[in-house]
Amino acid sequence: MADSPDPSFKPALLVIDMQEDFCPPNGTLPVPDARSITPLINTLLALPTLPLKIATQDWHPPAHISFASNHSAPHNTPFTSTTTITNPLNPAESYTTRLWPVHCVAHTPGAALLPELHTAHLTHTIQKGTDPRVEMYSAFYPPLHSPRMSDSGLAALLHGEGITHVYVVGLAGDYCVRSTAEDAVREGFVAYVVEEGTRPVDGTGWEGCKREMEERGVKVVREGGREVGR
Ligand code: VGL
Ligand code: ZN
Repeated sequence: MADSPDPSFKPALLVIDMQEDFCPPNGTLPVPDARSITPLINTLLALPTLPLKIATQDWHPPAHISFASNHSAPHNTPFTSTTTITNPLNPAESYTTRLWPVHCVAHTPGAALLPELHTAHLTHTIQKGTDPRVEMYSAFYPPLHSPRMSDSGLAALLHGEGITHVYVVGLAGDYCVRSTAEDAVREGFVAYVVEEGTRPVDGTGWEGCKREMEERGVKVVREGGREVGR
């Protein structure tokens, strides 16, 4: 295709939450085998065919609503308890979400991007989850829309640059990668999750998670499919 550039194809790479707290050995919310995806992500970051390469960081205040320790017993067990979040701007809107160990507190070492990630290739870094009142897996916005709150500005950035396709990699496959890819579809982008470029928190649920993403219009691809950087 190099001889006939397709004006309707302008791809962006979204590298989600490649942060110390999501990785063994020292992370507080370690995703199994998370560091092993970095070489593939570095390969994608080096591609000259991707005009936009955006990293996100989960970037929470200490009082964040997703931290189990900010809730009262008996509803404060990390990984097990849930909480219901109501839109502070519209009490009719709410969603229930899982509680986690303290992780990715802004400006702490656990919130840092992995040192082995080739960040020099990044064109942008976006921080998300900064509002203590809402959980935000997606790099776009929380699942609250009337009115929309805590918009990261990612949709405006991608639309403004004329992006048509997004390739999503990073952590965690069943949380922030999934939500970001599904919101990308909602925003009108063709959205791919590159399977070797992600790892899930819950390995046993990954096959079902991929099916649900695909039902929502996300294309889950293997990098060997050569979709990336065509
Ligand atoms: C994430 C759980 C809590 C993620 C972020 O990046 O997938 N998961 N916060
Ligand atoms: Zn988080």
